[in-house]
Amino acid sequence: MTPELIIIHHQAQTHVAHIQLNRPKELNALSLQLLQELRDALTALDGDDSVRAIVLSGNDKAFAAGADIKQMAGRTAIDMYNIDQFATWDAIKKIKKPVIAAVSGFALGGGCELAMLCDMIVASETARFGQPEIKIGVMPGAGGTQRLTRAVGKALAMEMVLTGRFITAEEALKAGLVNRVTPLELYLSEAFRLAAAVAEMSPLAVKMAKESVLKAFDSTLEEGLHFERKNFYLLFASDDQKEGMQAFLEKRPPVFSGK
Ligand code: DAK
Repeated sequence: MTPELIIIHHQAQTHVAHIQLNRPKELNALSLQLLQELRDALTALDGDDSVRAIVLSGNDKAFAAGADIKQMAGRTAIDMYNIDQFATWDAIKKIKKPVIAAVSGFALGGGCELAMLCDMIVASETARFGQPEIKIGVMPGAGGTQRLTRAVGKALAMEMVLTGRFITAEEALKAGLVNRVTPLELYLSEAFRLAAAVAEMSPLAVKMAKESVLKAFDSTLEEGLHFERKNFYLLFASDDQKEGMQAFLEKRPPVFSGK
């Protein structure tokens, strides 16, 4: 089925795909349909060998202003349980290829959580990050209390989650939430540049490296080091390891096949 609320572009030359959230009138509020389309697109791109990195953006005014409050307002706890939106978020979390969020304008609530599910964030100087769920009588439900705290530390996370204050792109940069901040007209091209730089590496090594970095969030140091070591050994079974090291010895750029 052709998606209605997202736009998908492929840049064949750089092996970078781009998914744009496209509900501009609602500031890209994350309706169930949008989230399902996003999950399906990411899953399809994850299985497409011609794609090595993915850029996820909204538009200049909003990355996403959160879950769709109009859709959620009348729901009961049992509705929420039956809809099981977490399954969609979990599927997005499992994407193996690197995903880079290009954030401009509002990244709020589920929008901030979605950006934090990505592996890197490039922000325009107009970006505003926030977890304002507290202002509508709830709290973050898709990782906001956990990923935000790990990224920016307890003091700022508490303040954002308990008061709903938005932080600027510059504050987000200082706090370690985003990788870089650019002028408005450059955030997308910068995200593509970063994605293309990752896409030049061995896709297999990139996937295993991503998996290993993420392991740091839910393991002890010993477990994480063990996991890292296994992936490191495993890469010596790849053509890309042979090619990468041979190319270095021959003083030429490597040509990675992902095998
Ligand atoms: N949902 C639905 N519509 C939204 C929206 C949202 N989150 N945010 C904005 N809109 C709509 C507005 O209603 C308005 O539509 P009309 O009224 O014109 O029809 C349109 O977008 C433009 O918004 P504004 O007129 O308000 O624009 P302003 O520039 O004046 O203000 C704003 C922009 C972003 C400051 C404001 O719209 C705002 O405060 N929006 C709500 C932000 C917010 O509270 N976000 C958190 C939502 S709760 C879960 C996973 C995740 C979540 C829940 C469950 N599971 C896995 C179960 C996440 C929850 C949330 O994100």
